[in-house]
Amino acid sequence: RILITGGLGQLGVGLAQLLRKQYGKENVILSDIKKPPPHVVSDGPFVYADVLDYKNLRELIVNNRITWLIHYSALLSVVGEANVALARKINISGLHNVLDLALENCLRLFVPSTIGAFGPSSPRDPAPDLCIQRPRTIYGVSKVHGELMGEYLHHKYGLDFRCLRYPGVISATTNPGGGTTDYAVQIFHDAVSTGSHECYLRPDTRLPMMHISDCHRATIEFMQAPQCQLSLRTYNIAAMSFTPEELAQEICKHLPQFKVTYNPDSVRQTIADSWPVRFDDTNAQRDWGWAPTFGIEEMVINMLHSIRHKRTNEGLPVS
Ligand code: VAH
Repeated sequence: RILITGGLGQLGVGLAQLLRKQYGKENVILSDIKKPPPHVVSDGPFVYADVLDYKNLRELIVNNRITWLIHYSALLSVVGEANVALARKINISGLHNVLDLALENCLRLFVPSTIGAFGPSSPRDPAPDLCIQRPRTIYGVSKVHGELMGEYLHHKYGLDFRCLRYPGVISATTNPGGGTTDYAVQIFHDAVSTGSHECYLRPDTRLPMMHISDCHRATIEFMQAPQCQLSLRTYNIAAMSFTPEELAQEICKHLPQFKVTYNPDSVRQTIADSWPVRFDDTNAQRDWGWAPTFGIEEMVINMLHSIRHKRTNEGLPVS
């Protein structure tokens, strides 16, 4: 059985749907500390789980005979900078609870890392799997800690720890929750509704990005890879890298009237400027055959189609 923590964020619901298709509805349990919307409850089992409550989590794992844990609970970049104490609690103390329980119950544990786990002194174009990591956000610091702690427990006690560094994830029906790469989602909602978007990053800010379906497929393929194939425990995965200007130009191919203005926000621009420009994911390609399907063209077509479809279903105007 699979337990997903932080399941009501950008990634959990979609991942649960795909895992349930493969492993059965009742064998994938979604969890979070918030009340789930009705469509989530009808999709399959949902439970309350607070990663800060060790006993609650242990009970869940034992009573439901969990064998895999996907740990999505975390405060991301900008949100974490606005509440460092809570980010440290969730991203580090919460992680320690999950690591201890994974070890105690011999779980296969997935903990996501991020482009945010690199900093201004890292090689940025491209950023390789193994290099200097001195991130400047509590999010990045906590994710480097997660990588190091997970690999330590793997090498010392054999914990089946697996970690992918996600790029910014682009999704139509769920909201990103971090604040730095989120412009690349909001821009589509604005393009289809108001026809204009004010971008909080400079037009030339290049960042690694990935369509949510590639993110889910990478996670599942990686979790299913035999351990003997894994030369690393933490891998970069890449799909595309683009600037706001390039994304705007691609959207304009479909919506010629679409207008983008730029009003860089210093907090988010500083974070973005400290992150990699491109990812080197040759190890993921070689070890477990990673290959993306969505480039910027396919992603833009998919996002415009999905958001128009969603707005029409909600009876909202569509441009
Ligand atoms: C953020 N979208 O902006 C999230 C993600 C890698 C970026 O963590 O913080």
